Amino acid sequence: MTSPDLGLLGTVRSDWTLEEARAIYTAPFSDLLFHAQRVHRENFVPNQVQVSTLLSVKTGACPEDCKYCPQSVRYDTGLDSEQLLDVSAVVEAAQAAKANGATRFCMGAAYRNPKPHQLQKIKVMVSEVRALGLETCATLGMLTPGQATELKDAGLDYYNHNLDTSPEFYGEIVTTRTYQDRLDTLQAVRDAGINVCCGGILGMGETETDRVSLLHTLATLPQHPESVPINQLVQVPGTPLHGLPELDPLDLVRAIATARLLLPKSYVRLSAGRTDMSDAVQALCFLAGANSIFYGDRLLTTPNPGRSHDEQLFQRLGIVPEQAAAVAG
Ligand code: SAM
Ligand code: DTB
Ligand code: SF4
Repeated sequence: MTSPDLGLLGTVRSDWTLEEARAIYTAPFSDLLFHAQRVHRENFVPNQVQVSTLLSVKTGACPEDCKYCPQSVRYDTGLDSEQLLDVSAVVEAAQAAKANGATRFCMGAAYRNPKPHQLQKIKVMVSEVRALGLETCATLGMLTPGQATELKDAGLDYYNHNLDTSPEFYGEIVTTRTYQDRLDTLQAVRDAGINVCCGGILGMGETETDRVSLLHTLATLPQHPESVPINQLVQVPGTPLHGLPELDPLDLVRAIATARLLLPKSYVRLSAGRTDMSDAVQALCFLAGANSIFYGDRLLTTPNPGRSHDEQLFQRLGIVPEQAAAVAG
């Protein structure tokens, strides 16, 4: 498809070619946004955005070498490490998130992979957070199929595990694990019956082809992730990627619109990096089909716009937070 008929797009497919994905990404900007918004409206309630809140339940001292990450033990970012939090502290944060309108609570841990005793405690966190009536999400690094099943049994609704970039560029960003390791965990999560949250980061020095290839990889997984976080790199001093040229905001919007067209029924989350985006760019991202954000003052270790700013932004744009779906007991 060299000159795509964007008007034909809108069905859920897993057989996209790389050339089709590229043709969508590079289409004239207004055509791309028009059709992304059309497909968005065919699949979702317009002007409604899902709201999740993040909590770092174990911070820093991670053995992995992800070049973007302030939590890697290999880079001096001045971050204070913290052991796995007490269950009561996590439940308190989840209660506050719920009171502020979040419907999903995501617990993040700076692990390569969780050890059995750590998983035991995290399972208690998951079941107690779920008992509050919140959807639960965790991101803990690599999982075995058995660990994924344990988390499912504890009540985990979503597992976040990002592919981060294209298979071709991955080795430039992470050397302590492979792309296939990531795919294996995603399969374990899927097989356990947990919803998959999987996306990537833009602004790491990747080419346009890498961006298209990441989106193509996500859209050709055997089953589309239910949730696709698109992060803009948060540049943290001390990490190897600090000081890179800033991402062109229009490329971010293109990536979101392409995700909306390639993965029509998936939630697309405008994820990290919003403190560096103008309100106008965020508005374009919502127009392009983004329909989820992280709400609250902090992501895991870096700042997020904060509640009052986002409330004002939603009001100015006529966006309402999506109401909680019933979480079965
Ligand atoms: N350690 C686990 C892992 O890597 O899967 C879970 C936590 S890790 C912090 C979760 C995700 O955060 C990463 O996959 C990456 O996509 C995102 N992330 C980390 N640092 C980031 C940064 N500086 N900017 C944007 N996204 C970032
Ligand atoms: C995702 O895709 N983005 C979130 C969440 N999943 C875990 C994490 C963003 C982290 C940004 C850097 C930080 O705050 O440490
Ligand atoms: Fe560790 Fe995850 Fe950060 Fe990589 S992204 S260094 S695995 S916390």
